[in-house]
Amino acid sequence: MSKVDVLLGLQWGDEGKGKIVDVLTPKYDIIARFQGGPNAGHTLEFDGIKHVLHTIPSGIFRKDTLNIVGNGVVIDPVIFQKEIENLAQFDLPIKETLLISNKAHLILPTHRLLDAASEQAKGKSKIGSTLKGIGPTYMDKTGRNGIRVGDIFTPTFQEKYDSLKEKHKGMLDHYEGFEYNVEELETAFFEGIELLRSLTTIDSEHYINQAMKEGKSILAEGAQGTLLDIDFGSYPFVTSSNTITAGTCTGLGVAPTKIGDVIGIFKAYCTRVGSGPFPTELHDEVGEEIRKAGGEFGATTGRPRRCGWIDLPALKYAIMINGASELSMMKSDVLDEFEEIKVCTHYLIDGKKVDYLPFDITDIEIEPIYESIKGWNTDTTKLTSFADAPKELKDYVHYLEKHLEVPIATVSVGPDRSQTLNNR
Ligand code: 2SA
Ligand code: MG
Repeated sequence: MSKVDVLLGLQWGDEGKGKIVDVLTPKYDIIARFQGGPNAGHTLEFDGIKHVLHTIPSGIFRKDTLNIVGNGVVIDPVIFQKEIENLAQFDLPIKETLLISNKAHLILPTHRLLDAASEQAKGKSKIGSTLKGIGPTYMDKTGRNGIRVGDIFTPTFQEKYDSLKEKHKGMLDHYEGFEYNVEELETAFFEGIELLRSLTTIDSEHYINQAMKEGKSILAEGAQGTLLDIDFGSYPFVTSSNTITAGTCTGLGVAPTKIGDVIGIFKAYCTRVGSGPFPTELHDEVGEEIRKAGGEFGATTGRPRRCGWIDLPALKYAIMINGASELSMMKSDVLDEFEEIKVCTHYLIDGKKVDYLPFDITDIEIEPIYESIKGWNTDTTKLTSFADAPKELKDYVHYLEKHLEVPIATVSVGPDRSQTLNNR
């Protein structure tokens, strides 16, 4: 009997999960997404090709790997179709290697419109949503109005769709000055539904539990990050799903006793896209330098990401909530040209030094307290072994391991599969 290993982000997303899943895929029979939807942008680079996935698990490029879109995921048939079309050039056996849960919820065109209307109405206090309809779709799921993948095979699908659409139109009409045209979005939606019908849909909870019985190795691939979790993130500036280890249980139908290793991914610094608190954000040229060196722009929306130093209190919190058993430090090469690196060890709030984020994070002044670390100031992108890494990089890794109390098993020094150093 095997267990499900989990790989997820410990910060605000974009930690480089796609790359590490891709690197780890040869070790696994199955890769499964358990939450989120096309708000995600998982970037993979190999053989000089760069590819961004949104809904499809990052194991899709390996022909011997099965990829499951779990029940906890929300699917936009329009974006899904585009993703499939973009994969056509790779000649992959999608019908055999991509399995979709019947219980995954569908993002309707009106969900996207509701997302846009809600953000527009919020004005300055907007969440900074990717506007992919994620929030409204999860609202309909918990509100028990949602439409699931399995519904598209039933005779009542059209009826369900029409009735939910009408309900949404009523809601949209309450947003003053919000103009929309649902009908012009529907052709692409129903084309996407047709495509979904032609793919392999399954009751994935049975499939995964059976696979565990057969000893198959399974990796659950998280999307977004822990600090965007609906319960434990910087609410309300969060996404609408559980991005944490526990989300694997509900998003795939895996019992808590069946969770194996939990691999937490973090950047050697920190980024956030969208609104909300970010204690270590840099508004100066250093932040700008990180953004440039790291190519920090949203993989889905192209938005510039906010950049800052690594935040240990936030990381420790994420490690605690997820039960992370090993870590991967990503994009350390982005800091190659820095003479000095800063690490936030505590926050100063109301004159008090604390090492956790309080409840009321949105309205208070949080001043990060930093320790300064000597940078390695060397090109690390050609390294092939961690043993050959500059002393200062090793020191940085050891410093973080000491504070985080979890081993950093891999250090990534570039976007390519080959630029991944093993520290064990
Ligand atoms: P949503 O779209 O309603 O779930 O947005 C709610 C918040 O969650 C953030 N969020 C993300 N943060 C980082 N990366 C994400 N994926 C894309 C990427 C984002 C992009 O890989 O770069 O391209 O802009 C992602 N998805 C959601 C979002 O910014 C809101 O703060
Ligand atoms: Mg991303």
